[in-house]
Amino acid sequence: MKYATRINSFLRVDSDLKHALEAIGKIDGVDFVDLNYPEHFSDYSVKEVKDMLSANSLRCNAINLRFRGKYLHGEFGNIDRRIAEDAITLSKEGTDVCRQLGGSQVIIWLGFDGFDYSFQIDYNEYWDRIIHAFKSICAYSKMPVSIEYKPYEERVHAFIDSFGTTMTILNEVNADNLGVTLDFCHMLMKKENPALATAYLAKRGKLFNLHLNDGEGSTDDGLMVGTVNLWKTIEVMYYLKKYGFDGAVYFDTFPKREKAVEECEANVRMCRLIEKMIDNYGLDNIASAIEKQDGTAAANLMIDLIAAAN
Ligand SMILES: [Mn+2]
Repeated sequence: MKYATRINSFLRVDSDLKHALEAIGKIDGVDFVDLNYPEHFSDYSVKEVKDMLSANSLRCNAINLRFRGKYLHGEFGNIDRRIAEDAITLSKEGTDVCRQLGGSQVIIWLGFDGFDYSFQIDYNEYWDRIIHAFKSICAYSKMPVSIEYKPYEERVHAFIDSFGTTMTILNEVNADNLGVTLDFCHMLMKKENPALATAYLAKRGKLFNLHLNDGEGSTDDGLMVGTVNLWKTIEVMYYLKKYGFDGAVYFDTFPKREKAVEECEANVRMCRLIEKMIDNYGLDNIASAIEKQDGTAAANLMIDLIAAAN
């Protein structure tokens, strides 16, 4: 499995992108980074970022669009058409930057598209603006574009809040280059089962990216991988392997009090242990246990996987 990590974890104590990439480049097991556009290109040009990546043996996995400032009242769904069009233009620029850096996709999380109050938005008009935006971006570039959904934060209710809403948008836009980025914490917040969405999308080639992290489920805690919901994490990893997911799994964790390098290394250790468990026990043996569709067989599978970790 390939792994990518979050640059902002490293920028927290030292805001120089160059130093962050140098630190990440030294971490064993992490070969990819995701860059935020335009946030991470304020001090360095695209060319300079590309040179810094190769100097540290890192590759760009994805470009994450970051909408700030004037997008407070919404991105693609903003009632001011000029702002909504600017959000589309910014996204198209993101696909250009991603291509220049050799990245595999652009990830769009619409943190401000949504509502706080009943009667605040016209859902069908809002829906049409969002469909128009994704159709326009996907037609502009052959670059894969993925939707990262999150149920709430920044808004009380995000517009694209769930696996179901995201799939309905995907079906309506109907573009080969539109897929989904799943975020483990976001799914926990929505009380979804992360393995279900992972299995469905991975089987259909629509899982473009996976953000691993962990949390208690109420907010986007960004805790280290596997530290709260270990079995749900192992089940997700099983489906990644079963369907041959070949993207880079991204650690979307937030070391607020921890040292960023050590925190990232713990994520790598946890993922490698989970991979070892699954590989040692075997995909076929896990599938055989699941086929029984039985609670006790599932519990015994978990006990067997612990034993297989050694
Ligand atoms: Mn995420």
